[in-house]
Amino acid sequence: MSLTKKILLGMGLGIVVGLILNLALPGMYDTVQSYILYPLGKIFVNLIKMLVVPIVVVSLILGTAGISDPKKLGRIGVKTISFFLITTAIAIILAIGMSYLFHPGSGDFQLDGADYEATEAPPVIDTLVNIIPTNPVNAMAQESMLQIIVFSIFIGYGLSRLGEKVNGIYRLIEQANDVLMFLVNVIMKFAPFGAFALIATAIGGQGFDAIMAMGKYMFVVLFVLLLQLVLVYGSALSFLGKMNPIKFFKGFSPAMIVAFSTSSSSATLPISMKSAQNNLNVSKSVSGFVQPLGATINMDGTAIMQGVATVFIAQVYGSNLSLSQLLTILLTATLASIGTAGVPGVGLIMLSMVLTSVGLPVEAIALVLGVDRLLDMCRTSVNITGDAVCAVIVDRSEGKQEDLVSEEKSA
Ligand code: DAS
Repeated sequence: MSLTKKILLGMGLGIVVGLILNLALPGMYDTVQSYILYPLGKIFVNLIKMLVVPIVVVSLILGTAGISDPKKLGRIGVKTISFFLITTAIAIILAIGMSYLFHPGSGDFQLDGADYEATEAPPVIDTLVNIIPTNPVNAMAQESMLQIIVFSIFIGYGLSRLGEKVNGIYRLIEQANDVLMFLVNVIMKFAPFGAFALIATAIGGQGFDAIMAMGKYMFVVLFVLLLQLVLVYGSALSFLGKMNPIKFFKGFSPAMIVAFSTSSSSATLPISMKSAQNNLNVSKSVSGFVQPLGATINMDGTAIMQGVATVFIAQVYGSNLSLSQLLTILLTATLASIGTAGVPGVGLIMLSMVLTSVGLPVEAIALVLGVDRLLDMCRTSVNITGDAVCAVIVDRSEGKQEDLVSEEKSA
């Protein structure tokens, strides 16, 4: 049975057990929760939290090192990075905006705000100034995510500028990343048990209201993913890519289906590139630069989930996010999508980083965990689509597309 099916099974069992405890055996809830559900759920959350800081450090160092070498970057690279950052920022703004419009977390399902004390967010200026860490080790120990991100970006920049001289460190960090990605896969094997325990806890304690809140959360994420595909990518293709969006989606649908079924941008990369080159006439050189880079650092779908989930969780806890906290979400979700590797479930781990950056409890991912696998399938399709749209636009802007096609055909 695939991991997706196992997580869905865990989620289903969690709902059934939660409803039984809530409706038929309320007297047993505390005992079952304390001795079975709490340990299972806490172990899963701790496993996720254990990897957050190392994954953020390693993936952002590698991500930054990969794009900050001006020589390697060149004109195509500047266009690509600009497109990635602009579409990711639009995605998060849409996510936050729709979350305030639909208020998924403001229903009957509310948690006691006393469960956590939101750190009183300092004014915006302080937030920006204080993201430079005075002590990177302390920043990691304190889980000061913005400071950890900034430190990682500096290290990545140094690695890229020193090149061969520090190749050993670069290789070491690459190998550390391989180990961490392996561990993500190992931890995701525990996800069915985590989903079961965390969902059963939420529903056992709150009943149908919890299911309703998760349903509203899912609706908002799926709605914003659709907006990103139709509005943002559709208009970018029409006006910048000079391509009919319907032609694009028809040509790129094989890759989107593979992304949906694998929940992995990396695994889908060969199909993504083949679809872009064969069906959308993107030149091999542009496709070979933009799509692998995008599969690593451009994840609009993931950024959308992180934007909606953070606002949803704040609403469930009755916490009004201040402007500087919203800006922090925009910054950390953008950087989280850069740091998110293209493997299943890692967007959820990076969500912990966004939650921590605005003082929300990481345990709250319990509220979105059960439906995350389904959303992962959808957002991964959006992730790779954003990369392909960028490849089409950059290719057209280079104006070589026709020549390259004629060259390739004549070759
Ligand atoms: N599944 C990841 C991907 O491959 C994204 C995520 O986990 O959010 O794009």
